[in-house]
Amino acid sequence: MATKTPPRVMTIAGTDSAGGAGVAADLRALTACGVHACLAVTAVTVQNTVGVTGVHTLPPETVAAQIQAVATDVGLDAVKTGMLATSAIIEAIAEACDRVGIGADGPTPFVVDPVAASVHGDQLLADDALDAFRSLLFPRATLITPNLDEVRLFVGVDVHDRAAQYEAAKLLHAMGPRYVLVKGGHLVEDADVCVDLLYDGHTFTELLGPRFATGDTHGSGDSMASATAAALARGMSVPDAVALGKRYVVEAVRHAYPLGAGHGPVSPLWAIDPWWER
Ligand code: PXL
Repeated sequence: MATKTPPRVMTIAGTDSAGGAGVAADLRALTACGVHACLAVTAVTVQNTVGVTGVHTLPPETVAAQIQAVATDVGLDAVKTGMLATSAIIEAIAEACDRVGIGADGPTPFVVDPVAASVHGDQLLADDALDAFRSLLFPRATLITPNLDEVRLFVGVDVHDRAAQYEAAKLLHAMGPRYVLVKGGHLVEDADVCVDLLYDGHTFTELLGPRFATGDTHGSGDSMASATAAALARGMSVPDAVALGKRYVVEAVRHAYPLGAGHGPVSPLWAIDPWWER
């Protein structure tokens, strides 16, 4: 039996009843990346592969209490956020993070994936919560990982080419995160490649991966942010952790599968050896 505790990572996120995105994706990705996964649930969504039909948020103090309970006992080597739903929940998270040293150059790296909508465009974030993200979470973040839809919401830039992707990275970095990763998955100009852009205020790094012709990408952002957080928990630098997160999500999308009538999920457990076939 093992006596050594693996790195510990918490996801602060919402549930997806169809098991594709949110907490379900995070727990699978974190497990596949070799860390112990803890969770603070923010909201329960009612959804299938066709769309989201209900969102039930938890009381902000319950979200904060989950963070506090785990941080003060289990301990956390990294934290990532997904669907946060409301500005009141974001405020409670920011306060809890300050109390236990998450983000803001404290000991625990903090990956903020600013989830705003589902693949179908169903809203997962209240309108007034954009400001809470900008003022409370971006300045505390080690890394933020917006996709291009989120970039449009947060800085009002419609990214259609590489130059605009660079411009958006600068605008987002000015909001206070140590690193910005502007994900290029939605950049249709790139026919065969998917280019994510990392910026630390000085240096731009383009991360290239293949583009797959599939609509089954549900949970890809969650999986990538979780894999990156797992790498940070292991002590990697942000550029190395992001490169590992990218390699990981490329395989997760390569192994995506159809599910239901809508968008199928990526497979965060692609790396698991299928022992049940042995
Ligand atoms: O993939 C973003 C995401 C995160 N969290 C929850 C979601 C989704 C997308 O649908 O439902 C709960």
